[in-house]
Amino acid sequence: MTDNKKLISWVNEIQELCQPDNIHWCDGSDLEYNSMITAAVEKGIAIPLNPEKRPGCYLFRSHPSDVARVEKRTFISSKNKSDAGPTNNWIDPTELKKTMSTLYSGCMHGRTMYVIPFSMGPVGSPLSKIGVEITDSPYVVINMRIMTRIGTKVLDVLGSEGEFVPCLHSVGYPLSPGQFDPEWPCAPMEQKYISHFTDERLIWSYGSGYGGNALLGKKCFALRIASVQARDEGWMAEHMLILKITSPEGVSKYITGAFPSACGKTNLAMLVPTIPGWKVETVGDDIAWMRFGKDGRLYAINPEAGFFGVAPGTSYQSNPNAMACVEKNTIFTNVALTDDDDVWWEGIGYEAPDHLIDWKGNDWYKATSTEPAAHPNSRFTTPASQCPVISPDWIAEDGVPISAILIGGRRPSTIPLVNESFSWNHGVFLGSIMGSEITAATISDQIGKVRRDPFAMLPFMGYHIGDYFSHWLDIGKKTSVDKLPRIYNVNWFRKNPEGKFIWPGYGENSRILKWVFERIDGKAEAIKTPIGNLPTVDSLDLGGLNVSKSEIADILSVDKDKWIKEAEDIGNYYQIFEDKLPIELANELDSLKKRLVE
Ligand code: GTP
Ligand code: SPV
Ligand code: MN
Repeated sequence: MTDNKKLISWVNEIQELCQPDNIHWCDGSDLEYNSMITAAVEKGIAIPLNPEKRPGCYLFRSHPSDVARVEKRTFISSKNKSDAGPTNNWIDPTELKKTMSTLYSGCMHGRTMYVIPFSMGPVGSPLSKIGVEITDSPYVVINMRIMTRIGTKVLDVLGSEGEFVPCLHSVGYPLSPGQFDPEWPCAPMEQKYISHFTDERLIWSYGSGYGGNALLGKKCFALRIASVQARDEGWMAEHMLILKITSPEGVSKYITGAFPSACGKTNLAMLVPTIPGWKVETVGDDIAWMRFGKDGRLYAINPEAGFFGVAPGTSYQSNPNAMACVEKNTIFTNVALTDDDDVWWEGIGYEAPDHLIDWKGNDWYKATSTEPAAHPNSRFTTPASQCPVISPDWIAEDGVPISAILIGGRRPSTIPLVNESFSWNHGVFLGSIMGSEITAATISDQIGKVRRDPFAMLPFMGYHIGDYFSHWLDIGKKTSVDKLPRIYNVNWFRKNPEGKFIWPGYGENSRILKWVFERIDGKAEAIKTPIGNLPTVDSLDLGGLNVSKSEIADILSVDKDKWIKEAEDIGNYYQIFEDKLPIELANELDSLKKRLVE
């Protein structure tokens, strides 16, 4: 299989520790995938969907306690506590390894241990990185095959001396002989650990089988570990979509967007513009790795190969391209099942049938059921190559040159529809103060509350938040101003007094993309306000839009009193940075305060 000594000895070590019944090295073939699916169906953990309606599609249901990332049980275990910073949970690595080794000891009894070599980014591409995930979850293998590039071809590139990030995962449910194996084995909350030994670039995950807790190439590697590598090596690993936008004149630009979990990245990445003549294509929907090219511009690659997208709210109206992706070869998790073996979820765009099986596997009746039929964080796992608007550049070896970075979250008030930063540092300031309502993408009793989520990286930063901002500021010094992407704060989620979204969002967001595009070319107008450059109502293309001018004016207004309060709140928030608050950010806050009272 491989002659990589480091890999062989690590696999041996884990085999001894976890004591699986069997070992399976994943080759990544269709045969392997199909036989794993067949086995999952036979065991009753995968439900085949209607082959006429959804060929190659399967439904999995998780344990009701294991439905999203668990931030409270996610750890950055650097040698020095100060390296993890105030926003991360920290445990001393020696202590954490001791605790987790006890849990891992014999944890794969009665199970097969899968070894999954995977590449983040196209196999063999200069910007790609290799990981190897060891897991006892067939669900993880099946999903990793869609989300990353896996198998023998990765081992070939790794060679005998190649470097990889070891990613150990167990569902944390050993089986004694004859013991019943539940549909979705997992460990209780207090035994779950999603751990990152950042100094040695090592991931240990225990006790959860869901999404980012278990598909370790994604948040654990491509964001938390990669953010540390990026800091050390002068690049960026960000929680961003990447899109290509083409004007009616045929001019293309690439834009990234940092939005917190379940705040619209997948939707923006594949939107269908409502303005005539404009085209949007997808490069990535969740993670961007960005580096400087020889020309001094920032280039982004999408390290993933699939989309792990939020199902609820996805419809042929809101996101037809995602709906087309999930017509075949897709894994659904925690959505509802119809009587004819199709899927259904809240916001799919048509009424629920009278009867469904809900995400917990129970009968659900439209007439009487009060709970959602699909879990709010139910997801689809689907190959990016199936996206009808996937850009041919999505696998470009050197990435795509970025002209603008959008940032934003769910803010019911205060933050306008779009706001252009005055400079790179001002844009980094806007990123540092980003806030958003907490969504169902994490297990929390605070869902719906606004929290600061700088650059949408709060749960994904592998090191100290202050150093993270110094890194952003340093990036801005590495090239000339005209080559840096411009930074725009957007907010699709302003609400009216009745609690309804004012802005229709989805495809209508193309109007904002157009304004950004034209600003970069120096063609669209803006007014300077204390918080940034905002569009004049006339500079936005609002033709055919069903929103009143007064509502538009409202979401483009800057309420100074609210902003004075916001600035105070930012000042309080900045205290958590302690002595690591970059002076540039403190200065930006001072300047904002001054502009607000001018
Ligand atoms: P993660 O995969 O968790 O990182 O989420 P994401 O940022 O990719 O979010 P996604 O695009 O999946 O959207 C999450 C939810 O927000 C879905 O229910 C969408 O329907 C909804 N949503 C997305 N874009 C918009 C928008 O422009 N306006 C409104 N009102 N809702 C949106
Ligand atoms: C997110 O929460 O930002 C996701 C889903 O993209 S997960 O892979 O579970 O992290
Ligand atoms: Mn995400």
